[in-house]
Amino acid sequence: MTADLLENAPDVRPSQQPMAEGAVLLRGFAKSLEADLLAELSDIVAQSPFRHMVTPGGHRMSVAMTNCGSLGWVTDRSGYRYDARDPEAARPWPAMPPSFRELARQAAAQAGFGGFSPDACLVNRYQPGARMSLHQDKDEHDFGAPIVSVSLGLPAVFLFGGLKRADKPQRFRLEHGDIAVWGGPARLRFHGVAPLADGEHALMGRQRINLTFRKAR
Ligand code: MD3
Ligand code: FE
Repeated sequence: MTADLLENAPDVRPSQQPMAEGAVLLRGFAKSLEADLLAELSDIVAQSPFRHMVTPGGHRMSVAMTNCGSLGWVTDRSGYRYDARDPEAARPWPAMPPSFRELARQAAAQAGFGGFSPDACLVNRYQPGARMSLHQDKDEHDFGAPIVSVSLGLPAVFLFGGLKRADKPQRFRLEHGDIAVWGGPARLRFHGVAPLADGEHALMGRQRINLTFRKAR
């Protein structure tokens, strides 16, 4: 291969990039685990399938969700909460696979948050057009713990706002294998995801899946 071609090749090495105080993007950090993550995901979804939940205001979410771990995030007409049971399956959420927990712990430590021990993993599935409007994550008890997110499949535009809803969001492209960690002063910032552009991902097809690890209790 010529020197020219090498210079133009995409950089596929993991790298670390600060997004803001308390927020770190670990590019490619989950890539080497993709096969394991997908196999575990298919077991989780077989037990607790993706579903479109309804907000307290009565809107059906465009993102389909499921959970693993001792607690799962749910919404219905009565509100948002963490629940030990899958209300559709009427049994506990699937256990969090040790490989999920370990990946989240290592990513948090890499970002400067040692000792992260998530009890909840919300799994979000975006198909083309699905979006998540600006919101804060504040249903957890301890805002001292960070949130770790793993992106798989089609790329998305992540909207990273401020501490007020009206603060203009910055935009970050999140790609397959990227992990983002949000803690400290970034923990309560408004954030969302722009409507997913259609495309075809070699491993995941026409979708994006995001794992968000939280310490809910
Ligand atoms: C920034 N999910 O599930 S993950 C969510 O890509 C959620 O599915 C998005 O927002 C997704 O609640 C974004 C990244 C994320 C998660 C929590 C945060 C970013 C955050 C909490 C504070 C600040
Ligand atoms: Fe969120």
